[in-house]
Amino acid sequence: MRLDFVTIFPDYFAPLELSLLGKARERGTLEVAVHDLRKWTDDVHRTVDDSPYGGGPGMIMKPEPWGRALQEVTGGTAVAHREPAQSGRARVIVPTPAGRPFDQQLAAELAGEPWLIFCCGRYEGIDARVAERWADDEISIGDYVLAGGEVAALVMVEAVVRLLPGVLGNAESAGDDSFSAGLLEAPSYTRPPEWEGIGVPDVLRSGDHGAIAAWRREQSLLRTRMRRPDLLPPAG
Ligand code: 6GU
Repeated sequence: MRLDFVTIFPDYFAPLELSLLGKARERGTLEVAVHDLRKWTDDVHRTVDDSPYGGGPGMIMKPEPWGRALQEVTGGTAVAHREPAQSGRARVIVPTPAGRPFDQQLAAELAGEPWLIFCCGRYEGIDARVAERWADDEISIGDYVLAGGEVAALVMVEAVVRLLPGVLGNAESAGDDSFSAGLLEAPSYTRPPEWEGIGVPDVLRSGDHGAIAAWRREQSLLRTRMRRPDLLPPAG
């Protein structure tokens, strides 16, 4: 998979060198480029923002640098009104709190793409014509407001990349994760059998795999009912 990020803060993407993402890059599973939006400005001050039409607080990112950036980064493969899944072209994503919600299902869908481009806005957002012209998706990572799209893009990328073939070790698996089964995961334990006066549930040390599976299922349901009742079908 190829990933491009366009941002005025390239330093935000230092974590792409680390851990899972760094290893995936070393192995060649992942090809990453981070682009400074100011490269596509055309004035001495390298201006990327301007005040909003209609008034209001804060500044809006100007469309022209974004247009030039996306023309270059996509290699001109985008179209005026974006069509679905032309093979070989990038899927262009604008992280925004006004987007559709990111979830495990969308992560799995994005993991099937060969190429993602994240357009990371700052200030009060990007002139809406940029998304109209270029974006396949405008996506929010949750119901709160961040100062910019950079961290949101990293969140999405971490969720997507761990689903790529060969990224998680053999011992691990994405299959039992919270949400992929539609429920929260059961609690897990390792040695020692007692720590700070707290034991490990006996069933997990029983060797009875049927009983262990049943216990985990029950714990998943309990947790989900307590913490995320919205994930369960309506009672009754
Ligand atoms: Cl994608 N961007 C920003 N700035 N804030 C957010 C978000 C994205 N998702 C939730 N809050």
